[in-house]
Amino acid sequence: MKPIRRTTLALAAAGLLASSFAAVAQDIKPRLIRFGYGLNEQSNQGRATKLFAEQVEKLSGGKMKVRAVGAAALGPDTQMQQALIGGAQEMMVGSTATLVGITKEMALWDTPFLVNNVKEADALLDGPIGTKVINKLPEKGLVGLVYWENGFRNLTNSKRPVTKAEDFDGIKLRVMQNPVFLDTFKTLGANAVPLPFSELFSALETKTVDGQENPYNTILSSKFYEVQKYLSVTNHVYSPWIVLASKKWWDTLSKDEQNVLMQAAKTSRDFERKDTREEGAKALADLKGKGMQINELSAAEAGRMRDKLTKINATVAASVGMDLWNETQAELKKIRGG
Ligand code: TK8
Repeated sequence: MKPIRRTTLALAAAGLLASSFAAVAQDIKPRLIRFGYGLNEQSNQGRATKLFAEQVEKLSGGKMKVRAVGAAALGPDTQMQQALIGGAQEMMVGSTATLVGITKEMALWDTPFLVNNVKEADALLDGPIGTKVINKLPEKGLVGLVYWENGFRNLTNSKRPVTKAEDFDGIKLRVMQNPVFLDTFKTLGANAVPLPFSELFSALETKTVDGQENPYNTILSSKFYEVQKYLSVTNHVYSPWIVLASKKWWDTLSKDEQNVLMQAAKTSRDFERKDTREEGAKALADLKGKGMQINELSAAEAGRMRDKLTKINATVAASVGMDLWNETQAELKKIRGG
């Protein structure tokens, strides 16, 4: 009996070895993947894109190559989305907020104060609701692979510390090209101006707009501290990023090639969230060090702001449909109870 067992073990070991070299025997062709993103190479988005590219190359045995192009050099989010739909570009990562014109269900993620912390965000995005929203993309010519963390958004401006809703009065605030964000900041009393991210730094520099809102990581990596004095800790919404592929192109890939991309995307997601959170935890101190004046909102003012924004829920519910809205609330209850 014993020698046979040995043989079985040896065979099992050989099997393991073979599976780690499986890429060689898989149906994988040489592929060049143009992958666009909006932030710079030194950002959390840039670092995770680099890791994705390395994973794709490794898992495909060097056959699939990712040409990563940052800083919106392939165009702002909305332009890249159209390039993906048309098949002129293979992949991108960008904001879910700029996708709302294509897939209205994406507006769900724009709901102010939808989640209270990143644990809830992960559970919601990686669970049945996140999947349901992602599954709305293929009929529009896009394939959604995973959600990355952009993060909780905070307000900066060059005019004054915002400590209460009334301080928004007269502030020209850049918002993403998205109706919910526009509505949110109009409701708070700001003069909200939609602009693509790629135009934001120079708009702040030339004072075409006074302020903007983004996670600490982005305020740091995009050097907004050079042109913005005040940062108000508002955490008004959690923004995801989404890794997208052109469906036209995706459908030409073999199952093995699709698996390589999906696996690499999941590894990049786990890396990106960890990296973003580590950087985010230090970023506020870094921004202070760069000369930004930071203020928290009092509990009472934060509460007033929240109350003002509850009416946005109805706008989102109307956009995504009452069923999805109710399912989301039920799922959040489950996440919070569990
Ligand atoms: C980067 C954008 C950015 C977003 C924005 O392309 O536009 O403010 O938060 O991350 O997607």
